[in-house]
Amino acid sequence: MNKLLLPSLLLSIFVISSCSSQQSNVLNESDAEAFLERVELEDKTLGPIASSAYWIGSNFITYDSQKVVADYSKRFQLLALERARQASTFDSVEVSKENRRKLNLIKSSFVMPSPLDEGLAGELASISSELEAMYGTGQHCFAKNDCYDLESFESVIDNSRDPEELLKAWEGWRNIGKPMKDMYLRMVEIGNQGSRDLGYEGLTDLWFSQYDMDAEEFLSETDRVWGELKPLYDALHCHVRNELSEHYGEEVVSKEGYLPAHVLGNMWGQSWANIYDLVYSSENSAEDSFIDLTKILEEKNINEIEMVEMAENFFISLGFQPLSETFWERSLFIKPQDHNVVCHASAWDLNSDENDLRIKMCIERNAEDFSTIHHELGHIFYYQAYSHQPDIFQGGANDGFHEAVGDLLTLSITPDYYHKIGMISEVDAIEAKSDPISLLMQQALDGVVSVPWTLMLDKWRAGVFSGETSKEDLNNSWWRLREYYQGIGAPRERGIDAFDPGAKYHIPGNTPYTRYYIAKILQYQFHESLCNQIGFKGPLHECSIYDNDLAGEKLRAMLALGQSQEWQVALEALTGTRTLSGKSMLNYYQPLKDWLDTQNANRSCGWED
Ligand code: X8Z
Ligand code: ZN
Repeated sequence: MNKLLLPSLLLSIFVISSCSSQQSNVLNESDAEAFLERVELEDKTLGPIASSAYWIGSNFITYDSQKVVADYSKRFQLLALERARQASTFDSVEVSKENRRKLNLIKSSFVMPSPLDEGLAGELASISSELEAMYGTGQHCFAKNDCYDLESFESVIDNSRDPEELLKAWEGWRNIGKPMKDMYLRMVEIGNQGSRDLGYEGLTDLWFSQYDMDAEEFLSETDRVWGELKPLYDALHCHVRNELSEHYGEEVVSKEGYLPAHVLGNMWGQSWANIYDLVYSSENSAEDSFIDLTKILEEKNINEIEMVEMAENFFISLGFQPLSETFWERSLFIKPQDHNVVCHASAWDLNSDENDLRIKMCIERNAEDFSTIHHELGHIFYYQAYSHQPDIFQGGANDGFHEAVGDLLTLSITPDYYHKIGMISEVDAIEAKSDPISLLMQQALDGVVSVPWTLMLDKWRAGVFSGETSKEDLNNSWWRLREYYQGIGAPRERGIDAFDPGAKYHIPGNTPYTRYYIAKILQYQFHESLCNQIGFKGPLHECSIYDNDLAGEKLRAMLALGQSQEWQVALEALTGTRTLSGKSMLNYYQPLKDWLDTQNANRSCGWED
């Protein structure tokens, strides 16, 4: 939740009236400064109240809370549009670089803009809140009293090895997408109109113009990096397909075609970490060297709050300030039993002046959620690091940076780190380190697997936004892209009414997804560079920045910039380079890539596009 998206009601009206009372039409830099000051004040005054309304809407999904959320969204949308209109009146005024950046941010910080029209803004706000609520309350009943929500479907997908049961759960959850289709298309229609009114070609142009370069140039940058990483993904895909085929048989997983989406240990096939045991077994040790964190959490009886404290301690070891008391009091850590919440994990900056920062997450005591907690705290410590910046600059260098902070730390969760914090014995740490392929495989099943997924998702949206994808082709185009980029296919033909994208939070939730792609790339660039700077010698997967003052200092310095500078400046401050590159990820996984190439030597790899 970014406070920039929440301009306030009263002061925007003040802005409008004060501008219209101007006697002269010639604007100058001090007018721009006065405008920016009012916007700043406006954010401080009513932003926190709006955030509270959204917080309630996501923590208590009811008819009334959604009405309040839709009403706030409508009013703030209109006010943000009015602000953007006013900011553009300074287009030809000579202003400082800093003020120009602020004005540009006011003009472009939209995800789903409506036209400046009360009716359309209201319609868009209602659709958006309804879609999010449909996802948050989504469940499917196979019969009376045989109902599943996402978490119960996920517990099947994450753990079962019965293909029939997996298929039932996989198809079951996707029923929640079907009723979203028409609403989604109407939302896109309004959003495109709003984007054009703001001077963009449409939603895709708006979304990809937010990276300090032309949209087209940025898109080609993302493709360039994919070109670097594809051989690594292909090698992993080939090996996993072979092992799954050995386990399930050719009828379930063919050795030639796409990987069927239901047997990958994750509802969306976006991380395959849960099928690690099916794809790798240690060759050089009798005891499996795998660190089973889920089992350790259980054995040590570590609860949800303690998991968050462990992640907080990692940040504290880097010199960050401990989390505030209100974080602990006001966050949601455990899924409530008596009301509906949006369980998808998120971090909130409700009022950074008062350090009112929170996470909302239905934590389960497993390895995946331990990682997600680090991810969420990454957002929180970023908010904290840039809280001294003017409100307009309180954001990530770009949205990918925001997603990368916590993920960076997860690369430092090494066997030695586990030993240092008392989770495993020294003997177990030595045992785990003795098999680097095991460690790298665990990381790759998450990190490498997510690369084409995080790239394809917005490619699907781009097709829908531009109208190239017809209504009839919405679901098929989703699967064509999944096949093309990920080599993953639907386990069975999808029905004519299916709308599978709707079963992934970020589609009804309208969260741009390329940010996670950028984060995946940056995470390894940050890691490699920090490890070099702290003088680490050895394989990158053994490097941990835990408790390292220099690494902490470098990281905090970059985060403190917020979005006051172009993202390339922030990247350069930490790594010395200004460009995205897949090289760091390739370096990290080089030993695994060599191993995979040997395994795959006599296999037929790839899939037909
Ligand atoms: O949505 C998230 C975070 C919240 S920003 C939990 N992630 C993406 C996802 O779950 O699909 C993190 C990884 C990718
Ligand atoms: Zn995130």
